[in-house]
Amino acid sequence: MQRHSNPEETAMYAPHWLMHGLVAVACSLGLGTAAAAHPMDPLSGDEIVAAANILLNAGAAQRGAIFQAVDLSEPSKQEVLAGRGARQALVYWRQNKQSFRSTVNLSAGTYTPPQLIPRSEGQLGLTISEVLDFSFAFQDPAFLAALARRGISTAEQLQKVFVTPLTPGSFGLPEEGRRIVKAQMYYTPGALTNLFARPIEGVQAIIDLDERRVLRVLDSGVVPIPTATHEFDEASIAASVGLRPPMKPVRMFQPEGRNFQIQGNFVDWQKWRFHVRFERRAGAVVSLVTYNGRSVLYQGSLAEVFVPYQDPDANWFYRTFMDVGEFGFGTLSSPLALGLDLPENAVLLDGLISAALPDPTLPVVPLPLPKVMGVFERLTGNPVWRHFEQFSGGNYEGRAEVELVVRSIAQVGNYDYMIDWIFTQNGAIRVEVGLTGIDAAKAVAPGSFGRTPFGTPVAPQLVAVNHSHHFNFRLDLDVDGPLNSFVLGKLEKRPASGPRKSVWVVDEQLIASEREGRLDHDHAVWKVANSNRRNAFGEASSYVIESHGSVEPLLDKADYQRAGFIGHPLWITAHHADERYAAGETPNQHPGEPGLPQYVRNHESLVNRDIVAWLSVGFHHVPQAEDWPVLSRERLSFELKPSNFFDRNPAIDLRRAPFEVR
Ligand SMILES: [Cu+2]
Repeated sequence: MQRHSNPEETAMYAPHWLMHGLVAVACSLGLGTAAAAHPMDPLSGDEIVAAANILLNAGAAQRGAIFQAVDLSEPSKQEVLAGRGARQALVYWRQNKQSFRSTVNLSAGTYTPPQLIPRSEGQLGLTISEVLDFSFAFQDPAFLAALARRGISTAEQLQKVFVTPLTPGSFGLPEEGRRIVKAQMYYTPGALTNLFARPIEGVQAIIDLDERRVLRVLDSGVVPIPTATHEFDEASIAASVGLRPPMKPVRMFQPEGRNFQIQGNFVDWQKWRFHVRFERRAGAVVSLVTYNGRSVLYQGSLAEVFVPYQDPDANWFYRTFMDVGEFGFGTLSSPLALGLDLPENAVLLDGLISAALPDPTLPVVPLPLPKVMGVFERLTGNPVWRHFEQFSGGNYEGRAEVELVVRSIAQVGNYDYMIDWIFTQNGAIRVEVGLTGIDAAKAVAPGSFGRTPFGTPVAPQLVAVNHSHHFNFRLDLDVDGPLNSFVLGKLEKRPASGPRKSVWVVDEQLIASEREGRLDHDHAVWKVANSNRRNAFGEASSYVIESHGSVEPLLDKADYQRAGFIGHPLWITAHHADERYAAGETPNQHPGEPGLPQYVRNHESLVNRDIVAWLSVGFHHVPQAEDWPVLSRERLSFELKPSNFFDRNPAIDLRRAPFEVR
């Protein structure tokens, strides 16, 4: 992995793909050729290009095909654990308005027969080219007429129209037979930090992505374009609101160096060891996570994000986004700002993904993503554990808490989503989602604040629309090995005899099959247990999954059918290597019920099997004035905690040093 540790390298914050001409070719010429050291390592630039060329040279894909994705296809778990396995790529491409997939064996130069993805199985996610260039729309008379009705007609004004390609969801509408987006436009003169402050409300352009043309322009009536820009850079705020008094420095640094090592894609810290790679679709993927040599998590990754907005308006009803499957968290990741996004002691790591960018020299572009992951230790300022004993004369024993964080941040349109994989000294893994960025706001007529049941006024003429965020994580826990079971511990009130009338007890039941493996959070302990390994007290070695926030859909099933995973906060499935996404491979415009509801359809046994847990955390976002012009980070999290995996508190062996009582 390419590393950066030079804090002077504050370089660029331009989108990676705008810079690709500078770096992508260099990569294909050999920077990515170092032999992959481990079967879990991401594809190199050469491997990405080779996968496309194998298909093209054999005629399996046609010249000019758009390679939407060339991603690592992992060897089987048995092979990975044995440290071997062929290098393979899972390739998706589009040609003649049809989508195909094939798995290419890079070692052998062979491939599986191209498989057509029928319309009934959805569309591939959007490519960078598809979301970047809408110049053709500005040739369309209906599009120009709708803008002209809103006073945007000169070349200079038209240049300031920002077109955002919104995926259309699935509502059985005629246009959904094609590969489309529904474009929402914003007017952006003078805008740099906030392109979403001036919606051109009431206009929607339905765009055919294959034909690169506007199919239809819907105009539900002119709403005057809001006039204020709502920039939030420091100078703008100093001028508008004023800045608070300066602070003295607060810093996080390690004068004697770091306590973790990175070798290849492996990170070692305290008793943890894991592999981390960056993927086009999921962003950071952690694999082969062990504690003191014992297996905990074979792999953890973001498996889908569903964000349905809650306004039935003609221009808003369809906004039910799948940010992972429709766009890609890796593709939309942004470079991390050392000292602001993460502390200055972080190590920044690069990613490399395939990108369907036009390039006359390459069938698909290996796109370097500089500084998209950060690894750092942080002092939380909290004790891991402590006890003060006033009855023994004030004896005190406590330990300061240090955590290791793997961070990445994706900018998905107006939102910025931070995903942290956090490793603790007490054997737990905590995942935190941070949500910041800009609320999606709807323009309303001036003179009123536009109160509706569907949102909250946040600025003159702007109503931020209610919506939900559902994040699903795929957690292939292998607690002391792949063979695990799932134990549901229900906390139940029991009558008691004597003066006490009742107590609660834990009623444990084994979840026998995928049929019962759809779980709702109902005073329950969720536990992945290895009954073949027991601790000193005879308890099965386990990890519990502790969710800190799951929400119900609050929608009719018809409105979230393709995101069926949100129907239950936790699903347990039998492990299958090709089941990696909660809403399946191609949720974009999917008319059915892909992903988890399909995976569990055959009711496989879950007892003493290799099982996978799929956990959703989320919240219903009721916007408020404080969200504007930029939202302070909202938090969601869950934790994987050892439960009888050890014989005692694993953090009991922490030294007090280098911390002192002052
Ligand atoms: Cu939100």
